Amino acid sequence: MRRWICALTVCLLLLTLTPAWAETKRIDTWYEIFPRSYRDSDGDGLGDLQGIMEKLDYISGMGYTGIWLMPVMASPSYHKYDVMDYCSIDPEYGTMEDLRQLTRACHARDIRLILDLPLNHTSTRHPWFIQACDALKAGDVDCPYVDYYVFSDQNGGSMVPLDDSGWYYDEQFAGGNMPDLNLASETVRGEIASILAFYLQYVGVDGFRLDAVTSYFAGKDDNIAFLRWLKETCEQLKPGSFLVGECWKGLNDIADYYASGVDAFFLFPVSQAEGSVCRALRARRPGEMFVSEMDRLYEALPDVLWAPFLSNHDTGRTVGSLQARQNLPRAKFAEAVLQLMGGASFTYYGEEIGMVGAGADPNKRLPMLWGDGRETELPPGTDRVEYAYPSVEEQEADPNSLLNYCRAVNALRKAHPEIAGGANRWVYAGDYAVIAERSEDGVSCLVAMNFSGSKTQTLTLDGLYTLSDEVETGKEHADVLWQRGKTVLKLPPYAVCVLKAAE
Ligand SMILES: [Ca+2]
Ligand SMILES: [Ca+2]
Repeated sequence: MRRWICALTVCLLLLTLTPAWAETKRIDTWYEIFPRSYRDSDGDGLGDLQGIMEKLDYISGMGYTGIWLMPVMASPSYHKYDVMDYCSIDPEYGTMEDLRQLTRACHARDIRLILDLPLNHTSTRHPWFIQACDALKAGDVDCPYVDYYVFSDQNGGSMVPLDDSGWYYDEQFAGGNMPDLNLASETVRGEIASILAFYLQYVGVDGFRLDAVTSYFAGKDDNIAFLRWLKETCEQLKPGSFLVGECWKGLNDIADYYASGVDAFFLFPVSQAEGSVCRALRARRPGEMFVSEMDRLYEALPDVLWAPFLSNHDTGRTVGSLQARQNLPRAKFAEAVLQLMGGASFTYYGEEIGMVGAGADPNKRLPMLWGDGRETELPPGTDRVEYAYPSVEEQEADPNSLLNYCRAVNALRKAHPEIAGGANRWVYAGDYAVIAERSEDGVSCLVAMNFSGSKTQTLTLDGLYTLSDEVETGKEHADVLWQRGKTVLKLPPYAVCVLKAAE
């Protein structure tokens, strides 16, 4: 009897603990963290999982509802994209118990947590690879681990010689000591399914960011088929889990990859100096350019969840791409455009305080500038350290800071879910000012943005609208006036506001 009561209690707990996002469509505002450079909890100079725990209230308070952790599994490199044990946490970052605790703490704040999962390759120090190489050198081609990688006795392409054994192995990321896994092997897929189950069910994370999905196989169709298998496997293990893929390609390729059923793919064409947002902000007619860029996205990617971002750990940071070191309003406005363009947005840590970094990879992964003297060590290989804007501590205290602006934009996004998830219709598309109507489930609002950093735009809209929300970029405020059944809207430079139809 007691056993039955226990079982019933567990069932009831499971029922009550099922979070809302498992039942309903939920679009998150994601935050990407490089744990090594984020927050150090034990004073060894390296950021760690307990450090992220310390900052969950900060992350949540900023309005981010999802966290993507860059790789945390055991690895010999500082970046940890070359895994040597998929089911243990790198000791620099902590323990598996720390990750479980972090996951629970995220869920307590209604934050979803996803892990970076590099499946294209492992480290050369992974025991699978070591055993395969030892076997081949000893002439044992039947060792089961040989089939885990792509070995051949033929050189060419991306093949790398295995010492002087006469064998070669495939390595798509040349020189990184990262041999490619043989993802066609059923045994390897079995290992991967166990890893997915371990993290989704035992640790409790909410999904994965899939690294380098275009390198899985030589052909796109094979990559898409493998991604479909990954998505279906995750869905069986944990319904509602979230997968986002790194397909560093143009819009047409990204559109093809959505056929895999993976929830979203990063919108590389939106990101970086030459992407939609930065290009629009630099254009002579920025509003017009933005609308044409967005229309290109709607045409290529209708009816799928977008994953727009401005920068990540592999790209130059946004303030540099925008040449906004001395132009705080422009840095703010770019962040608003990202958060209000629709889809599941991704913000790289430090973007909310305008950190800069370009060139060598470590420069793009600098210590988060908390301002309390507890910053982490520089990543090895850093050759330029620059902070264009003040620390978190200073920006928290300044109502006009980028940090407080980002917090306000995220709050605006949250207050009007139709902005992230609704259908888009252009109400006004001028050289500078743009107004989009977003509608979802019978709720709609207008999002107005002035892409000019110097000129106030005044426009007239059919119908009566009221100002619902505004994020203040400068000293002037947006304003509405009603005249003969029309609304006259005044938008100061870089103004962003939300209008609702008058009752
Ligand atoms: Ca540490
Ligand atoms: Ca591969």
